[in-house]
Amino acid sequence: MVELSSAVLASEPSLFVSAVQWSRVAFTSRDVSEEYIQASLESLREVIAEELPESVGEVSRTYLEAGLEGLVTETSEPILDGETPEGRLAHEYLAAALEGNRDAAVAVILEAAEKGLPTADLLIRVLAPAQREVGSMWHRGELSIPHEHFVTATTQTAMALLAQGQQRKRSNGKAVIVALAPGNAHTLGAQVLAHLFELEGWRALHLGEAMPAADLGVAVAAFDADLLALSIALSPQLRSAKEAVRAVRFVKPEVKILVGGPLLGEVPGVWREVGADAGAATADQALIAAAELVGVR
Ligand code: B12
Repeated sequence: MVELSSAVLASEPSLFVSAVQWSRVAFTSRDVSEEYIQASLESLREVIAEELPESVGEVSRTYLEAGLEGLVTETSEPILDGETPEGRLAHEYLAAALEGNRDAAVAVILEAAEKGLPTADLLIRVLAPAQREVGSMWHRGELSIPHEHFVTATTQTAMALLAQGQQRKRSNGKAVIVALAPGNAHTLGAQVLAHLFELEGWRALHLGEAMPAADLGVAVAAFDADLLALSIALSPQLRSAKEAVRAVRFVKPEVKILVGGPLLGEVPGVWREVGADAGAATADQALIAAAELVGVR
């Protein structure tokens, strides 16, 4: 239901369709028939018809129909490319981490760094895809929650060690706050982004998770930020992102706001709905959009 209302709020039926498709993969991978999803969508349609005023109900029903159609579409997510050196490193890293061997996994990353693979490539082309692969395996029921948590904790360690040795460009005099939309628990994407901003010569402050919207306003003023980079992972976080943007603009109207994260990959234009100045899905796009917003090269 929350995914339906988030999709309606963003005027994006595709958001609801992808939520339905996600549920289908999660259910069927665990031997639960997709008929349960179909039945729950149909009963939701009936409840909406009975309980909501016609004008609102009609919109929701259109989204539900799209969801029911999406239920039969196949989706697949090939993530790691064993043909590239980075893809092979990601495989090697994951194999060690999934065996519970943190030191061996971290060594894969640090040895590659010593051999000259740039930090940015290790972050974007090795660790981030390894994380996505773990997510996909968990989604398909191929590994447990403790496995996923352990890999994530190992990745955080590897990232922290990489950050210590990083060669940064000369300061560009700009400060960016990298934060999560309230309710978003996916800190790693923001952590990667903060590293990359630092490498490019920004002063980057990563605030971590669970920062209330009003306090983001306090943060941009207290740290004299030129830019807020706000990460949104899932559609239900659109509401809180919108609140955060409003709170930040209230305190410091001139600060530029860039929103991004996995959700922007699905619905690139959703930053307008949130009230930001720009949006970007990937780290590469983030750095370009950020530089344009604050006028640095
Ligand atoms: C680790 C993880 C978690 C951890 C996070 C721990 C932590 N400290 O970060 C925990 C366990 C908390 C978690 C929880 C949940 N998760 Co989770 N999680 C993941 C996983 C496996 C990896 C995320 C990650 O580290 N990615 C690596 C980083 C580097 O990539 P990234 O986040 O995409 O960030 C990059 C870009 O997006 C971009 N970017 C990021 N932020 C920003 C911001 C700006 C401004 C810009 C411009 C760019 C940008 O730059 C980054 C660097 O390249 C993903 C799988 C995946 N596909 O990503 C699932 C995943 C995102 N989670 C998922 C789900 C369903 C959940 C839960 C709902 C599960 C549950 N039932 O509880 C909860 C929701 C929590 C919440 N309220 O947010 C789904 C989302 C499906 C969907 N689209 O609806 C995924 C895709 C897994 C899957 N395949 O099903 N999760």
